[in-house]
Amino acid sequence: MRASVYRNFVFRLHPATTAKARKITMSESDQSIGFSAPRLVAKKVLAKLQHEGQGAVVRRSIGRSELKFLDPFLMLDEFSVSPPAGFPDHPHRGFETVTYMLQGGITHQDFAGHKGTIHTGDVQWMTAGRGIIHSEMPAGEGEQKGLQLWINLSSRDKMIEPGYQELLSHDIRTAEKDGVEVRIIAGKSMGVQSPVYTRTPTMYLDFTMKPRTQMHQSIPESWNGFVYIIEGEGVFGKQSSSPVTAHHVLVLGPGDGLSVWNRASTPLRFVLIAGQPINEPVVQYGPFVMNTQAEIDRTLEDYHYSKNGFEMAKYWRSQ
Ligand code: FJE
Ligand code: FE
Repeated sequence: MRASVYRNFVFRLHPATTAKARKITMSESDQSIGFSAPRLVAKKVLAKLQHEGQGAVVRRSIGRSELKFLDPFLMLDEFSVSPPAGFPDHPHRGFETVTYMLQGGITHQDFAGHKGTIHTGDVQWMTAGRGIIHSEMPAGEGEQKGLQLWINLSSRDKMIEPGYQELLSHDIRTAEKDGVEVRIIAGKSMGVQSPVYTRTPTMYLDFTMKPRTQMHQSIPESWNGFVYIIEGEGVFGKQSSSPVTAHHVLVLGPGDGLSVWNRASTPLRFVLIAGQPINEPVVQYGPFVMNTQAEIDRTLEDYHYSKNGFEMAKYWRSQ
């Protein structure tokens, strides 16, 4: 990959080439890649099926033992729930959950009276902050599928008021170029910016690549990033890599962008997620994520005695 990137630049810097080479230059410069140090795949892990919640099935990628944490990301689950399974009343503190529906719907209700259903293509960006108790249950018959990402908050944001950003599918901006479509959930791609406010600076892009296409996406150099493959198979990082199939997570090494090739005869769909590392200690106890054990102890007390953000827990139960 490095070699062909350099070849592009060399062509652009030296227009005095043969007619044949110039022709190649023209077509290559159309796909201006926009970065100079391609990130390679540093680690590849298969997200195997496991049971979570009540009767739900998830493929956990970030958050499994081989890949416990990728600062600022705590967890990524590809989930599948069919009634009566789901994620009944449970708390969160100290981070954000981002739920992106791939098929069907999830109804959420929280202890502050917030209630709603998100459907295929919709996103719920929930800031748990100092405390949320909610349920997340399937909204229809059959399999309801999606991705849930947990993003850590910095110590200064862990105890903020909880809040929601909801993005309906038709409000999610998309861009398309040369057979590659991107839905921009957070951050910017192909010149299009998402309206989502990310307290922890985050990029969240959903790419679908037609067979025999390639794409190049820039990623801030200081951020950690990964890919999770939803469907199909693709070549990531450099052209000579072996293709990787669905349900794998790929941690990206250092660099300022990612190149991907779909050489298969079926579409490739994956999410590219990257974020600015927080670089603080993380102490996690299930759905509570703080900086120290003392803060976790206080959180368990707050939850138990319904205080410091968990006041509404006293009487509330989901319907
Ligand atoms: C949780 C176990 C859990 N992945 N994907 C323990 F299952 C959960 C939890 C979820 C979850 C919910 C949805 Cl809608 C999708 C998920 C885990 O709710 F929070 C803890 N602590
Ligand atoms: Fe939850």
